[in-house]
Amino acid sequence: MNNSETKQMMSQYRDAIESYLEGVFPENSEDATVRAARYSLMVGGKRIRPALMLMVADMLGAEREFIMPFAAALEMIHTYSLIHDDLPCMDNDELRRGMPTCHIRYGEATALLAGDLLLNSAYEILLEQAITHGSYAALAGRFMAKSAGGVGMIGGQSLDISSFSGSVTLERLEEIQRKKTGALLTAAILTPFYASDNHHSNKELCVALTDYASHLGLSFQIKDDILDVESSPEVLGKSIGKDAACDKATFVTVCGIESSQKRLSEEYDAAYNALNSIKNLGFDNELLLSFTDYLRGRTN
Ligand code: GRG
Repeated sequence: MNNSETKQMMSQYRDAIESYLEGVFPENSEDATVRAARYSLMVGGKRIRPALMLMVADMLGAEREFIMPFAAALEMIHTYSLIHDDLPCMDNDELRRGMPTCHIRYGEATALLAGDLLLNSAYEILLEQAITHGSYAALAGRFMAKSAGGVGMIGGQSLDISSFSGSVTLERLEEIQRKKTGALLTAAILTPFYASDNHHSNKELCVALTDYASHLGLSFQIKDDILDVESSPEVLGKSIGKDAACDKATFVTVCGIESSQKRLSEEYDAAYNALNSIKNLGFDNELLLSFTDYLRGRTN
């Protein structure tokens, strides 16, 4: 796929996701918490996690209608984490997805509740899937919950808020990033594998997908850390330079820009290798190759 075909593919996936998300919270609700949750969910975002989940599902031959609720739930969990991360008690950010953060627009208490509402509504969707589709859907939902929880995203955030650049080793930083950022990307990639009954016994596929997820997750975070020093708020849609200013541990503050760039390139190489293994197992890796190219070239 060339560059413009990749962009077109991403925008088709984004449109499909957004048309599902449109129906999650009603427009013009009388309840400010619902309005705030809808605002943050619909205000933009690249929709990387749900798009990735749908691509893996397409590669594995899973039904779109069956996977879409999982993809939406993942984006809702991601959005809740951004709302809470932006609060004054955490990163205290005023700009997200190019717009005022949830607490700037709706106030702190409502933003906190909006995050809670997104998380609870995501679990309602996952439970509904388990009730309707049975044990594989339940397994997939449990995997998503685990990825978002204490050994995944929340665990990573917890380590992150007590880490400062001078006192963090590279190993510790990788642990933080694998949990904080990598866990939800891993959920995007492995949920369709756990949810569909026709590939469960394929251990080699599970290993190759996990390997891809691990390298994609790290490369995503390293790129994020580099963009934080090299980009602008206009392009990124969020504040920049805060990591260094707050003495936060990132790949750039811990290893420096050159080592980060070198590591980024190694992680992409490893991700492409994992995609090759997936191809060797008989799966068409074209979509995921293009997706990886898209992430590699992203500017926001
Ligand atoms: C508060 C429980 C809790 C967790 C917070 C997501 C997170 C953990 C913190 C956000 C801060 C941050 C920079 C995280 C690392 C990378 C990341 C998740 C960036 C945002 O994801 P994108 O680029 O954002 O996919 P969009 O807006 O496009 O969805």
